[in-house]
Amino acid sequence: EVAWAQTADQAWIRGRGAHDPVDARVRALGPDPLEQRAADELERGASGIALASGADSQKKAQIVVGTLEELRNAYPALRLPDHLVADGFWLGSSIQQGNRLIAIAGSDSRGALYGAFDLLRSAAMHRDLRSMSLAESPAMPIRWVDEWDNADGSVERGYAGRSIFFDGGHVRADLKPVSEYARLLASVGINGCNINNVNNAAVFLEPQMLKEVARIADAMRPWGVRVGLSVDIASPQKIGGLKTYDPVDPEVIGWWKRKVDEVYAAIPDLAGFTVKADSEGQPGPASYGRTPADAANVLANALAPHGGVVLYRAFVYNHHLDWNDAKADRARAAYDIFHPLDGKFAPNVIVQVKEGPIDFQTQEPVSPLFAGLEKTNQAMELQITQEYLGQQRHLVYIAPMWKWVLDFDLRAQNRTTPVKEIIAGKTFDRPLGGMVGVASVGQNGWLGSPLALANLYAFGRLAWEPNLTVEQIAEEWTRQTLGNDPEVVRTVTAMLMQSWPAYLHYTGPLGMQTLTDITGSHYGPNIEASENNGWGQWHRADHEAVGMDRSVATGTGYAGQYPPELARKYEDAKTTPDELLTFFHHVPYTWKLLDGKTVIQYIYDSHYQGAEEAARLGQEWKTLEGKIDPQIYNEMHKRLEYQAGHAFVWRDAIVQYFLKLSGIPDEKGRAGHY
Ligand code: GCW
Repeated sequence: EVAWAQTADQAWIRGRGAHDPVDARVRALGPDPLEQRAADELERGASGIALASGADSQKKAQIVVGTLEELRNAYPALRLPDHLVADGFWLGSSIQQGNRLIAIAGSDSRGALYGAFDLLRSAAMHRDLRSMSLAESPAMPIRWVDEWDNADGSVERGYAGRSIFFDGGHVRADLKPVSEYARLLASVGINGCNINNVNNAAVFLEPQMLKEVARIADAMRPWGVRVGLSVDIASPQKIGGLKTYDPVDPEVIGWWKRKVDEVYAAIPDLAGFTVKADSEGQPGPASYGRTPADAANVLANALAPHGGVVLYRAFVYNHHLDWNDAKADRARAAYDIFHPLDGKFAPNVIVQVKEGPIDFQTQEPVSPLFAGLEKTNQAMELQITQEYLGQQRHLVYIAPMWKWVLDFDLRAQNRTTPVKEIIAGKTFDRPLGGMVGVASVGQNGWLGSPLALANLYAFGRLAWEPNLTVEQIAEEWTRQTLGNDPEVVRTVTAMLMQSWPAYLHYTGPLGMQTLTDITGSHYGPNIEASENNGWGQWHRADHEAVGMDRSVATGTGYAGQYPPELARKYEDAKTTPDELLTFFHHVPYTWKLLDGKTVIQYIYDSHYQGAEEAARLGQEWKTLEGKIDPQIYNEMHKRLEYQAGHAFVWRDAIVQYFLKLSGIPDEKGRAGHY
């Protein structure tokens, strides 16, 4: 397949300089490379910014960018804020000595760069910037993407071709795509990139590899993106030649200390380490009867003097569960393991919690662990790459699902505690926290599909400001990527907003997770693949009923991991919201949902509806022919046609399966006519 885009200009940073020329000059106040980058970016959009700020062709306009400090010195007459939060910025437009002055002040040079991108975004959206004076700061300090790239150049769960970072066991010679990627990340305020797979990580701490990784850090640094590394907890043994990797062993502690010093000698501003341990075959502290806190703290103590952090993943579970055991439950694992450790983690550890208790399914309840860690820093992990969501061959704008999680009120301590405030550190007064998006980008247009980039964009915007609406983000992305034609903006925004509900309708409804091929590709329908194995993504569909009993009274007890108000709600099938019903309860097909339908009729209806919705996406897209970039048009046209067909496959597989299993006919007579 031919790559459709290789530079950031082909993503949402495009279409600059198309306005009629106003004489606008750009000036960076300091020599810092980030400010220089900011000036370069501004240069390309200077005319548009000046126009939107009310400059006219008679007079000169000036755009200046620098730190708050530099601005204050150079323009004492400007009314600047006293203080800016780290990574934050201030934008102002005013008349100075008869000429238009547009000023960008960053808390530091990274903030200045973010301010420049924000201004460009506003201009690209034709906002009126005449009396602009606004300060912005990010909601949370950790705003990272994770890449699951292997040294050989393959990318785990990547659907956009080979790695932009690695090939054949080495860092690639050509790192242009890496700096273009960093530029994209900077444009939405992402400040960290963990570049290698959490599986197969040991080789990355080899001396030669560290030298090579330093080149990646060099490529991303001018964009304010710090590199992070996934590490293997067994490294002291695997590459260090020690007999053990027991985290409390003094030799092991010494090894990590020396290794971390070596890492920082090569990459002085490394952001930190990400760890997957005791999970899906990865070694971990459990081998020695130690806890995740023991393991995390050894790394954290070694990293602390260098300013690095540990992102320790809570994705720890046993994938050899006994399917015949009605009490066994993978969903319980993260809380069971991490909740007892609350307060035991070093200050520079952040526990990284997947948004739901299973694994990036189409819909899951929000992880109860967010409410179960009050004395621990937390980050929410989500997937930008669409592992279970159609692998970029289906259009699924995931932001509405993320937003549902971010806004979700867990009622910890019986008070209002939305997830977005917990991970921002506000709820429990934690110094660190944030969002981590698994992107797994590749050489084919970053995510392999033009519209999938809306997800990367939305991730950055939400990590910066989780109170933005996802419609607004969709509209921003569309305007910047495809232009300001109102019909284009309306159509594409609507398509994006319809896409996740549509996917949900034709795949796994009512909390059944995805119903995909979970033991293999994670793609396409395979209802039985969830059952009869140790992976624990069970739906327990039989002839009479479907769903897993996770109540405290008769089930696995998972519902009891939530704070009291929610625990009560989920305990009872009658008060469990429809969209999560079968996640919490084993209910007969004839069970009446809160929306009035029976479970089985809902399965039929939602799948017919979902397939129609998928077809409609393709039809809506066709109305844009000739109105948008033809390359993007064609790339999406073929994908949407395919998606419409594949939605029929999904629909029929699931409808027929449940028809056979339950023996209950579709009251609308659609199913079964083959
Ligand atoms: O979703 C699952 C994926 C694995 C992944 C794992 C994880 C990196 O299927 O490919 O491994 O989650 O998050 O660790």
